[in-house]
Amino acid sequence: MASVSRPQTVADVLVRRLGEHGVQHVFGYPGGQTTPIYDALARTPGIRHVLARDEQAAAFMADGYARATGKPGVCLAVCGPGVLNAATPLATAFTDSIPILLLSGQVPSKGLGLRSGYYHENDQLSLCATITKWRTRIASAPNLIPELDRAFTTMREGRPGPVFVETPLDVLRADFKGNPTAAVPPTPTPRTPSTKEVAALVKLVGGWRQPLLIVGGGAIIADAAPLVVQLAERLGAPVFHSLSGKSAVPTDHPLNAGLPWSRATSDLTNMEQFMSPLFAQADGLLAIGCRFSQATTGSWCMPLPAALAQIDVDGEEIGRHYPVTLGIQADAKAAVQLLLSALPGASRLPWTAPCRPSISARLLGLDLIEGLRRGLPRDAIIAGDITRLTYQMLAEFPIYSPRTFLHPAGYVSMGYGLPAALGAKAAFPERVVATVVGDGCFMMSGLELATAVQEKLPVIVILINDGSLTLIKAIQQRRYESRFIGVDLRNPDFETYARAFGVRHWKIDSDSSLEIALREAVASSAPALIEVQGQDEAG
Ligand SMILES: Cc1ncc(C[n+]2csc(CCOP(=O)(O)OP(=O)(O)O)c2C)c(N)n1
Repeated sequence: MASVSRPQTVADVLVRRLGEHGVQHVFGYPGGQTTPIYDALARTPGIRHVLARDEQAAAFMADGYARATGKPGVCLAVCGPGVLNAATPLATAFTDSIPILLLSGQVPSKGLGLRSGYYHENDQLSLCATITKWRTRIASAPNLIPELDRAFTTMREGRPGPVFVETPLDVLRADFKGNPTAAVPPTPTPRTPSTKEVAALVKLVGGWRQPLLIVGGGAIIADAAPLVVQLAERLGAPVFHSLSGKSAVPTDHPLNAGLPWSRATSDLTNMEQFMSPLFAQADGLLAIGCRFSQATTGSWCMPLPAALAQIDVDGEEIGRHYPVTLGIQADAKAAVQLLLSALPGASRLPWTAPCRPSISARLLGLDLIEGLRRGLPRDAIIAGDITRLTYQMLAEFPIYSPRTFLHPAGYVSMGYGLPAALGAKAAFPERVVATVVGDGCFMMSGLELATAVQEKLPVIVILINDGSLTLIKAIQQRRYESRFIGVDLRNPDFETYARAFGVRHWKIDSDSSLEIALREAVASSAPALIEVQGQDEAG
């Protein structure tokens, strides 16, 4: 490949700066206005480009990469249709506080705006205003490094989230003028609680005789999960988790109390009866990086003990849904660390057993949870799409370490699973990465099997083929007297489909065959499609 023997362009410096920020992977789909960036990538060693089959998948890959690694995920999309294809992943990352950077080109500066006649004309900065934490146009070469650096800082500081940077084609192609050797800014310093705040927290939480914890995705994002486990042990407190907090505390830890509820209704109403009895017995609840979403609280019918302390890096989340006795706006890791060092050193005996209800969830007549857990290694990374099995897994599936269960809990975006798994696999080629998808989900992003094959990213897809959008069908059954409409799927033959991509296929019809298929798929180190087939049960 030819080396750079000409003045550096803005695109060259942009790509080099990505490398200086530690970027090793970009997930993308090219277009005319991003060709300078692609050309720079072609000439820059050390950054791998993963070609998706559309920009939605590329951005979900960046999301899966970010959730699995804790590092920012970077994706590329052409201006206009490409960026709009990536809108759902941006919104998903915004809701779940995931640091992803979407880079786009833009039509030449003289054609900016609508009705300019340039192909891909757009006002994508406005379009992305409510689904990104921050967005900018690099309008000229000297702005490049400061703006790109700001993007990396903004993505990670405080509550993380997605950012969007566009650069017009003429600027990307221009010779770079400016200081190309500026030092990379340091990783943002986490917000630490004040001594006064820590003292108040210790007094409150230390005074509870029957404490509970609830941990959310914020604790995982802040890498606070191991400290949360220590805190639970110190206080003798059972720990609940939100949907996003699933991997914070190992499922087999004696203090893991699971989700706040034992069962969910299809529309998350009337869930009072399913809430854990511990909330009524406890005298205090400490929430760590948990925003008390609709799904976690059963549409906010979760009862609270007399006192609530809430640690959240975003002050807007504190007291948003439940009044707090004490709110601390701080990074979860910093706050829990300080709390631990100020609490008495001896661990208290648990005041109660977590009493997790045992749900023997079966789907299509099979115990898939058991087969999955037996067939996958402990450190496997699993991306859960929007399907019944994922929700069963959120409640029941044993997970042993943070960042091993990836799920778009807040935005509930179908089509997430396979691309997110590919992003995680790019980051961790040595680990087993799998995704759980319904047939509805898989029909949204199943073309990414092509990416798995071409990019040599051997992920395992576990596909529940029940011929139905069952989660929605269940609402029609519950609320609309079973007047089913728009929920039955006539699917392709998935074996033929898999073969068309060169992917091996298994069909599962018994508990033991899932474990066997998984073991074979893991051993093959090639992309795999494991299809579980049967009739839906909601109708
Ligand atoms: C992009 C998107 N479109 C629609 C929905 C609404 N929705 C939520 S679950 C669901 C059905 C999922 O079907 P499938 O993947 O087959 O899983 P199942 O419900 O059968 O378990 C739908 C349509 C959504 N969450 N995301």
